[in-house]
Amino acid sequence: RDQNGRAHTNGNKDSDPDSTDLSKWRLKVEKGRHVWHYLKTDEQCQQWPQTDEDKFWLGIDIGAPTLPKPKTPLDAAKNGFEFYRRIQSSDGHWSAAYGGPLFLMPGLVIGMYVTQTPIPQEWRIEMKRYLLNKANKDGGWGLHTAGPSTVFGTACNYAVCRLLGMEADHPAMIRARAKLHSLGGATGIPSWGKLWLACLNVYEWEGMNPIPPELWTLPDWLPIHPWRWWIHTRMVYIPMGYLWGKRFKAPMDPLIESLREELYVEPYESIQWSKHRNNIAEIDVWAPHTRTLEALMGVLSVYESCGGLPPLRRAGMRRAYELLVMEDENTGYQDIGPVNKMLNYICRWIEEGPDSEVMANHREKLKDFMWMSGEGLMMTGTNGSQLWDASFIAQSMVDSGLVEQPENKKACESILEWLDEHQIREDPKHYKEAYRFSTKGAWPFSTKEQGYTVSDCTGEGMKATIMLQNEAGLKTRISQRRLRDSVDLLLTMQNPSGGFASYETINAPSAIELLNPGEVFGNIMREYDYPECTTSVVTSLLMFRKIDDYRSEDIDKCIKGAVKYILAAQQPDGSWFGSWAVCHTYAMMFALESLSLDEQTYETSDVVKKACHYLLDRQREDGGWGEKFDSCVTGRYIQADYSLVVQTSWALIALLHAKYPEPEPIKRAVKVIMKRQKPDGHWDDEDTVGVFNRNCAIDYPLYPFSFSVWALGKAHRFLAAKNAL
Ligand code: LAN
Repeated sequence: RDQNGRAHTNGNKDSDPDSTDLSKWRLKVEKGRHVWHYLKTDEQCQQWPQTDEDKFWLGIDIGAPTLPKPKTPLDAAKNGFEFYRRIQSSDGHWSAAYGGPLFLMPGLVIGMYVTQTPIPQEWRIEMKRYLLNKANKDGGWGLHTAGPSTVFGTACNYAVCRLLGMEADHPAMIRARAKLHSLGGATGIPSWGKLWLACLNVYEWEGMNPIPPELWTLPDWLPIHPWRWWIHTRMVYIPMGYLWGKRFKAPMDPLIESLREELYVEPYESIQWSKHRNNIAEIDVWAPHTRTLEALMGVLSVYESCGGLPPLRRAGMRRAYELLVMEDENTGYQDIGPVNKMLNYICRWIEEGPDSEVMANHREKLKDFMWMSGEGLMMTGTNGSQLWDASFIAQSMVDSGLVEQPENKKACESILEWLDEHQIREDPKHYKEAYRFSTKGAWPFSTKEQGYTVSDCTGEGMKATIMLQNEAGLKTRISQRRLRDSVDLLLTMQNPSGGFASYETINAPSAIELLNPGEVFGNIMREYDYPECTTSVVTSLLMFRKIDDYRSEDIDKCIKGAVKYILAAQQPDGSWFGSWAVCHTYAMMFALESLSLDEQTYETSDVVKKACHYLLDRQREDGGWGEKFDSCVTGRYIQADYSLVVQTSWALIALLHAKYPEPEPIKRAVKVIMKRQKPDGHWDDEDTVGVFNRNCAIDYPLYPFSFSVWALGKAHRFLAAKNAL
């Protein structure tokens, strides 16, 4: 697995062993919530035996039997489900590792350290092992596991290893330090890294651009008011503003003192901090500061150096704190994602103290972000991808007809139970006052408790429901009334362009991107229209329209608008650009599905024809497709070194949506997917195919399952109809 030449040697000098006993880990799933437990005694292990699901994710062979060699695509899909049924979670969905980003664990470990939260020994051991496994050959870490070493990744994860107990003269630490120093040391760390290091007291707040919480006291109608920003960005800058106002830092201790020496190429005391506010190492930058941003920061820095306006600062901090309290309460202390989770964690600790009930809740929900794997313990991109994966699996089961097989019925019924349990049925507890979008009728990306509407998750959840209940005829669990709630919600999410964004409508002007202070991420300041989200929404509305005539005129109008947007978003070369997975291949699957709703297919539409040829031109010699992660960063299709099962499935589904008439390319693609299937029915997770904010890779280890089964099922139908099986 180690094509990147990653270091696997540990040779730790501290007192911890190099790894825990993998046979003692158990995943407990309750109401979609994932918690990994480490059992201490053999007796406990006997009472709570390891399941196939546990073993699979720990990288232990589950000993699934060899299945009869598939003769047709449908046989292969059947074999696929035969395997994956074994690792379905007890509550009906599929749990999965949602790793990839390497800038999350620093928040966790620094957050726990500065709040003196004890870190369980098994976490400590396995987090170290994970980081050693994910270090690049040069000793550093990237922004994500597929990226080159950066200052952000290296400085933060170096500090993490040290906080977890690794000695400075450990060989991996020596290598990492050398890499960091060769990149200029931690003064050039991007702003989010500056903030984490400042909290840890190994970077000075003076070396940061201001994050005035006063922004929250501006009038709501202002086009730059933070309520209009992309939800993830504003949720991160709320606690950041509070911590900035406090200039919070951990008390000095010998380890911090030592880190101050290790992280920099010059003596800590001699660093002129204010010069480093805009100093970001070149390798880290994706979105350079604009002149507008730096000018604004210059003005704000003068405001800060004059002492600001204390009453306004106090009001801003009060407001920021109120908002983050509401976020905690709206999400059961999960928060929207792991970054604001840990920032809120520190803020709440400052205000409420370690013994408060609030902190007990916060500590409990740390566990939801920890995922144990064969390579160690990681912090995940969200508290899971539960709904997202379950809805694709459900649809692949129905579309391929596998749902009809008696041995699969129970598994499909429990997916439906899960969908029932996790549809959100109310608006958030703190709603308008917390600037939240409506949630009634939504499905979230992960769990109901996390509780955020996502446009396409609602769409996919609804499609999965209708397919299971109405098409496959499973017992109805989700009433028509509840589906109408989803429709009502989705219809409010369309933008004037006709497209759909991710969590909300677009609420800020595009110029706001000029103020992106995040450096390492692109397109984070506001919502954007996405072909992927748009398609999920309109396909779900259309499916709904077939079973109910509720608001059918509104739905028709919405679909028309969406198709208009999809056509406008096509690039001159015939492709669509994908934002949430790699890359053109992914977006084209969605865009061509949208157009097929409008009866625009290969035979009837030049636009679709052009798109099909774009894909066919990129089909590889072996019949598959493989697009590199770098396509997302550069915006151009870049061929990977080999074809990937997941992207081959996407391209295949895209061509089938477009009703591409020739069986030949379809057959060649099917062959790739079948050839890569293991004798027990599963497919390896070959590479990271998820992405966000243009620059960060994220894993979807169940995609090789859901999309392969889906593509094979669809291709089977097509080839059978053409007599070309
Ligand atoms: C996700 C994952 C899922 C993704 C899709 C549903 C696939 C997409 O179609 C809509 C956007 C969404 C929900 C999405 C948004 C950004 C997320 C939450 C992530 C990529 C997973 C991790 C990422 C989050 C922002 C990570 C934390 C980083 C920050 C920049 C705050």
